[in-house]
Amino acid sequence: MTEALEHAVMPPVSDTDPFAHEILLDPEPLHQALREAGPVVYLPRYDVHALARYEHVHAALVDWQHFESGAGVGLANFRHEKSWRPPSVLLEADPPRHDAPRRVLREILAPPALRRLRTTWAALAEQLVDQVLSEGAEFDGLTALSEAFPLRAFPDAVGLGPDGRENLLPYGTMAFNSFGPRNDLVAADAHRVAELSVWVNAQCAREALSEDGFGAQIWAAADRCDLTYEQAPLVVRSLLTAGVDTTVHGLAACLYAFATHPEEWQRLRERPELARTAFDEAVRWQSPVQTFFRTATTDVTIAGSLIPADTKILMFLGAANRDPDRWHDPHRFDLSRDPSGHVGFGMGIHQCIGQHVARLEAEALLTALARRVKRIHLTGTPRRHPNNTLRSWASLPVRVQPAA
Ligand code: PQP
Repeated sequence: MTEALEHAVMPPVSDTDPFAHEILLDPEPLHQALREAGPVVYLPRYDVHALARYEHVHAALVDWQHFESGAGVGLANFRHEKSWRPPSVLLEADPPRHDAPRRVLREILAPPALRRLRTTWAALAEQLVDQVLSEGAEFDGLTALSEAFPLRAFPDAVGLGPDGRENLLPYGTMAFNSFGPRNDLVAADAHRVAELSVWVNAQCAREALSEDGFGAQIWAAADRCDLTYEQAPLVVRSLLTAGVDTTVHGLAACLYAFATHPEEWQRLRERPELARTAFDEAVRWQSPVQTFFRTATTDVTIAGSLIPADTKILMFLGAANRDPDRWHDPHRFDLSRDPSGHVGFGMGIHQCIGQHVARLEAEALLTALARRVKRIHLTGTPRRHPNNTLRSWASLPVRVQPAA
């Protein structure tokens, strides 16, 4: 990165709209075209440079000095446009301001801290699977499992009050749409922005949170001066923004993967310790978070193409996760591969801090399912739901064959 600027080459140009519905619903053809067009592709529609190859997505993710997050990780450039809400102190921040909140939340969500949740979530998953199976073998896997499980597990772990939890998914969906352009998907949510923001912000107050959850631990860190009292509610807000939709569609990716790859489901049933690898492979294969942006801090070159200072770079995580130069047989969901190194959780100083929480949820649900279910069949065509950032679903109609 950053060879002599005077020898910069012109990148190929594409008039594609990566945020058009038909592309959001089926992004792979665009991903392939962008990977093949070159290491950098200019998209004049949004005046952004796009990266779709693993090597360059990875390089941009780890080079926070040239590719900053503080100007926003969506299309909007916060240096020139006001965000729809006060910026996140984690996601939309750079060192040094980013580091204290990051350190605090990293400790709270680190594997040792999550140990006490493991048995709770395992029991919760057993209970949910029993309940769903007792109601019949045919159901919508999206609502009955992928949504139901995180909604039972995560808000309690944060310490959220009982009222208004139905707002969590719509708020998350809205936030993930907001990283894209102001298209019809953003417009469709606009009438709920104020109401949902008021509810979420109210839940971030110390008084609104139980005394034993992640939320209370964030406030306790402020008491220790590990972060400020101004930052504490915003870190709670990060949990509420990021913690539900991501895992819902990550778990849905697992269900979809196993419904379409019965031999891999058989393998997981024989070796349930593969559940975590399976989740990471599903995250690589589907990339529930498809894209994020960075902003160039200075004129910088990537593979010889000039990226002007203060312009946006669009990173296609989903395309990098299926780059044939990095992955053998990339389009195959394969439990025998080592999916580590995928960029579905990002890479570098902003790499997903919630990934251990997500893996624990997936492990609980997949092991409970593997014990009770011999096969997962699709009974209809799964339907996607377009979102500017998330590879999300509208429904996953399944019939399960209970184990003897
Ligand atoms: C994918 C933080 C993280 C997590 C925030 C925020 C929002 C989204 C995410 C995206 N995120 N995994 O608001 O701080």
